[in-house]
Amino acid sequence: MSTPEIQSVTSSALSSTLLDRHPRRLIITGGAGFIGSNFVHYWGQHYPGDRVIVLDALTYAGNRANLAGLEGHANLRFVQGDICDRALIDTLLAEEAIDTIVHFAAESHVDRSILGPGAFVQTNVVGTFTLLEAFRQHWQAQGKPEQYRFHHVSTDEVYGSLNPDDPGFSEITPYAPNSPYSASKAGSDHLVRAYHHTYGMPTLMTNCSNNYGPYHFPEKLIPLMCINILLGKPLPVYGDGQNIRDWLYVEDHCSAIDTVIHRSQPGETYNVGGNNEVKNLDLVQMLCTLVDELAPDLPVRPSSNLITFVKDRPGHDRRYAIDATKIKTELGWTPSVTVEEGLRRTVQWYLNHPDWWQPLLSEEYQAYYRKVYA
Ligand code: NAD
Ligand code: TDX
Repeated sequence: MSTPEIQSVTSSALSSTLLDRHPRRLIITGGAGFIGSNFVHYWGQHYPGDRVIVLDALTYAGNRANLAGLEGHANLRFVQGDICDRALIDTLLAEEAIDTIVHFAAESHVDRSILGPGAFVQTNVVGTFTLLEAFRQHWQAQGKPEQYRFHHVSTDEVYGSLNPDDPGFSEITPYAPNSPYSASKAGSDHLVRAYHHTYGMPTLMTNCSNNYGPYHFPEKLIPLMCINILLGKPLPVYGDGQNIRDWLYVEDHCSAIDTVIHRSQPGETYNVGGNNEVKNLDLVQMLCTLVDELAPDLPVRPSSNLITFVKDRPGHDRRYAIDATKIKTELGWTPSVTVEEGLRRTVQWYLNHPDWWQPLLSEEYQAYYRKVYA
């Protein structure tokens, strides 16, 4: 392990928790999606000797182009498959002698969960249950090895909406999910918790705030606004634009998961945030300013002329923010990328990669867009 944050942890804390064992043999579910693919890149750079199986159903949000440059690597195997497919999971766990699952696969977009919640219950609840149950039997059959881990990636949305004066969500904030998406993630979180409590299974969980960065599907706020600015299309801000999100650069999220896998005791849960609370309208304004600077030849100048207020999202949570004290004090992790720096990197990435995002603006995407922004 080489990151400065990790080196700053005291040696006594490390001696009891160090699980820096490599090579590991991992399944990364949802590894062709936004955060999952960033994590596959991250893990390959940090632990090139590890065996990585990417398991992804390639829904509309999954994209093999997100793994560009990695496929063909001897230690990486891509499997197109569903996390609800128990026989497939059993086969992979056994034939690849898996010791670690990092579980990203999910239906992840709140607006889609409002249009059609069924897929969210199926993948997020039933899919997580299927993985947990398969991993439990695999772990038990191997004699419950101490180094096995099931890391569940979850969200701050399970805590509901934060009042203006409240400190951020902590690990003891009561669950109060408001959307079908967040309710399905809450259900999966409870299953993970129960598997540790009941069976002693070595689970880990992180609940993080809004991620952003490369390979982010353009249904989410930041990539959607970047691309619409580049195309000269309206920038649809929901409601009054005063909702607040706490932005976490995706690479910081990957390093947080890495830290938890290597430092945490089994059964623990950590909240991960970016210390970057911004109102939506201010964020869109920041993106406009950046694109005006980095792409000065666009026809609409200033880009902020494209900002359009549209009807609010039903049940729209007003504010999310994370209190990341626990992961900082217990494991020594803090975010390293400010929102100004992260947005600059992100805008530059979208400017440099029209070949990545143009094919995503498909018929399916246009039909979805018409429904949400009708
Ligand atoms: P994403 O939608 O970009 O990617 C999800 C991936 O899962 C896709 O590649 C998709 O093909 C795959 N998938 C979906 N259903 C599947 C199934 N049944 N079987 C196998 N694969 C399936 O999502 P993301 O933004 O990368 O989010 C990853 C995880 O992080 C999710 O669990 C999400 O709840 C959580 N999370 C995301 C954010 C965020 O800001 N994006 C914040 C907090 C937590
Ligand atoms: O067009 C838009 N206009 C707009 O004003 C879109 C797409 C969003 N918004 C607002 C809604 C939210 O207040 O921007 C904010 C961010 O929206 P999203 O990008 O859809 O993210 P959010 O709903 O906050 O959820 C995200 O963070 C938590 C991820 O999608 C989830 O997977 C994660 O769990």
